[in-house]
Amino acid sequence: MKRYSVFAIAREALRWHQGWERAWRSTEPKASYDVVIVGAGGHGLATAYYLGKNFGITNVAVIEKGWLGGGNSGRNTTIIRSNYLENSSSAIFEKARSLYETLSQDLNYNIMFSPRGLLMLAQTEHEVRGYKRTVHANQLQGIEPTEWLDKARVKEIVPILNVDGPRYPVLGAQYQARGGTARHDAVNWGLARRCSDMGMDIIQQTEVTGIRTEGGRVTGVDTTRGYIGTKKLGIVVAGHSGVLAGMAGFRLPIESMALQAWVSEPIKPCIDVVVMANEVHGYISQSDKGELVLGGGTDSFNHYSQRGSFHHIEQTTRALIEMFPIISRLKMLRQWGGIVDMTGDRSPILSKTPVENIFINCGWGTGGFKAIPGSGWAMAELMAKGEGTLASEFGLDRFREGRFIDESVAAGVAH
Ligand code: FAD
Ligand code: PYC
Repeated sequence: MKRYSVFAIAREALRWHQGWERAWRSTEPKASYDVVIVGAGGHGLATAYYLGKNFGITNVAVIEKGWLGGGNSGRNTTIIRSNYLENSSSAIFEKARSLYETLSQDLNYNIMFSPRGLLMLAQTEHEVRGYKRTVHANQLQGIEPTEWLDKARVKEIVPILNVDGPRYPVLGAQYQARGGTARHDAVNWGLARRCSDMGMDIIQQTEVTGIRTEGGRVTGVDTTRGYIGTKKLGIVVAGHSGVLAGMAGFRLPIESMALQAWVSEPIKPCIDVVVMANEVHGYISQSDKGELVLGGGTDSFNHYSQRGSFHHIEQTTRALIEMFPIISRLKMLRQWGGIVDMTGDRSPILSKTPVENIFINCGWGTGGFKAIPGSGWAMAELMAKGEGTLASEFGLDRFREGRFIDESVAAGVAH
């Protein structure tokens, strides 16, 4: 691994920042690779990273139609937690959360992991039952603990929260003390730098426009920069998964819709945990710059525009103002959206496909940032060995067999 030290910062300051190396190489595509990954979001990059790190497979290209991290992996609200209900889900999300704990050291890149604590507020009896059930399940699963907090304890932890609002009273919360956030761009950039260090090619501004097969097996992809051959193909394109699957001749049980977020002007520290209020499809945390990061629910119709509807901003902000009156005095600075890939059971797909040696990783919907290292770990194993321990329950077969992994409570904003 290349060494990048704090002394480099001092050295570059002394020479007027003339010597910084590119974090990842910019390169022309080769004629062929052992593995091509489509999509340089967090999941595509993590897949490439763990293919190299865990299996020594480095003749890999990651092909990205825009800029790396320009999809959902650079557009999310960075919440990390592993408080899922089913064993297969909590296993992969906890694997991811635990990898996040040491990802800065592993990548030698500060991803600003901040395990500041995560609350999911219960605002209806239905949510109380759902979250208590998840707390019990998490205890049996032996993951990083989650616990049930009563209303008074919630108020102690989040003093700016109005727990007695007329429309949205708080009844309690599910709490994971080592849930939190990380800096999304840094996760993408750190993974990209390590992939590049391992000799992998990250090819940006290059769209995959077709997938070629011969005898039911993948041979390569057509791109806006020509044909690239490959022995194995990983499709990791979130909201565009259906488009890529169509190129390979199969269909997916995925819907694409916009999810949006917005941030306020920076203010002094006022909330030192992450709070999700899934009943109102809202959530809030404070960035290191002091901005309040707010998010809403998914649009209720399918589309591919990275914006989100205005009425969602209005509804969510109205509810959050009742719960966090401090927000009413703030100016909002910017708003954006991303195209999320939603399955009916709100669980991801990590799977072989009807085409030999094409693998797909999608369906993380509104909740895949927290999964990036675990998903990459699992997908790399699946692609390298043709089967995977963490991935085994998340195959496409489950939709045919009716073996759903219902995570509608844990998915939170996407319930
Ligand atoms: P992406 O990051 O979207 O990457 C896919 C890439 O594929 C894109 O860069 C795209 O340009 C590329 N691509 C598409 N088609 C092609 C093609 N034909 N050729 C080449 N490249 C192509 N998750 C959490 O866990 N916590 C959160 O707090 C959270 N908040 C969110 C808030 C918002 C507003 C949004 C939109 C999402 C949020 N998520 C959250 C979800 C999370 O961001 C995603 O699940 C995750 O980032 C998906 O990563 P990915 O790598 O699969 O997809
Ligand atoms: O999955 O934790 C999550 C999440 C929070 C906001 C959007 N997604």
